[in-house]
Amino acid sequence: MIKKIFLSGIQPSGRPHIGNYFGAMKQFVDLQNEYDGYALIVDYHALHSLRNPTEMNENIKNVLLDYLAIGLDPNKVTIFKQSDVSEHTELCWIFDTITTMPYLMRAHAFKDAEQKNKEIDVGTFNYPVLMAADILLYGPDVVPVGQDQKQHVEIARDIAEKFNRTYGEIFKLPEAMIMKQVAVVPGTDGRKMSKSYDNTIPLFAEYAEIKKAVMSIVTDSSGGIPQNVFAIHRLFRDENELKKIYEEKSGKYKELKEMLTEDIEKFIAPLREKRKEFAKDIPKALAILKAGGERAKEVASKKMVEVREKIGVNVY
Ligand code: AQP
Repeated sequence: MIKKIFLSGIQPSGRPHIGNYFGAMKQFVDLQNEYDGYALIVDYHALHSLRNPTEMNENIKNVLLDYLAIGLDPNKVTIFKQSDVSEHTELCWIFDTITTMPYLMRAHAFKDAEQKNKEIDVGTFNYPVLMAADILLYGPDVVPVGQDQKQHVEIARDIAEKFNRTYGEIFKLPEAMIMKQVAVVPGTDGRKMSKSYDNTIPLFAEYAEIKKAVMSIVTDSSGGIPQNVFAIHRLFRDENELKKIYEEKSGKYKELKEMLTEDIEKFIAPLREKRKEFAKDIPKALAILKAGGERAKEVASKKMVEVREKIGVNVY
C-alpha cells in the first residue's frame, strides 16, 4: 500500500517556541506512523534573517536535536537540511521563470516588509518560490503548518498548476494542514508568538526561563480572566476544566500564572531531558541528518530528471 506523504520545515533562525510546536511540529509526530514524512531544516530560508555563520551552524544542530527530542523517528521521517539538496534552488530558478512579480507582491511577508519600510532583499521576495520548490520536489499530500504559512502553500499549489499547464502534469497539488485550535498560538504580549517579536516561550526552556516568560505575559483581563494567560494555558489543560479554574480564581493573576508555569514545566521537562540525551552524541545526530539528506537527494534528483525532460533541456 502506498502511504500518503507529509512535508514541512522549520527555519534554523533561533530557538523553536511552543507556537512552532503546537502549530506545526506536533503534527509531524502525530502523522509519522501513517504517512511517509519529510521534516526539513530550511537553512537557506533562514539566511535572510541570519547572517552569522557560527550561529547558523549551531542553530542547524539545535533544530536537529529538537526534531529528535519531540519524538520524530528517522526511520519514518526523512530529517534533512535544505542546503544538502541543491535541487531545491535549481527548481526554484525554473519556477521563477513562470512566476510574475505582481503575483509575488501580493504575498503577506513581502507586503509586511514593504509596509515597515524595510529594505527587501530578493531572497525575501522570492521566499515563497523556494518554498514551492521545497514542497513540490517530494509530492506531499499535506503540509502541516501554522496559519501564517497558509498563503505560501497556496502559492506552491498555484506554481504547480502553472507548471503543469505549461509543460505537462508532473506536480501533485499539496494541501495545507492547519489545526484550527492552534493555527495562531499567541505570545506573551498577545500577538502571534514569534521569534522576531521576542514574545516566545521556548520549547525546551529551563524552569526559570518558563517562569520568567509566564510572569511577563501581559494581563489584559475581561471579567477578571487574563485572556493572554488563558490562551496559552489552554494548550496544556482541558479547556472546560480551565474555564472553571479561571472563574474560581478570577482576578488572581499571580496564582494563575504560577499554575501555568507548573503546567508548562510538567509538559516540557521530559522533552528537555530527552533533548539532553540526544545532545550527548552530536556525531550520531549529524549522521541521521546526513543520511536524511542523501535519501532526500535521491527523491529530488529523480524529480528533477522529469522536470528537465519537460522543459526541454535534456539533450542527451
Ligand atoms: N505562533 C504560532 N502559532 C502557530 N504556528 C506557528 N508557527 C510559527 N509561529 C506560530 C509555525 O511554525 C512553523 C515553523 O515556523 P518557522 O521556523 O518558519 O518560523 P516562523 O513561522 O517564521 O516562526 P516565527 O517564530 O514567527 O519566526 P520569525 O519571527 O523568524 O518569523 C511554521 O509552520 C509556522 O506556521
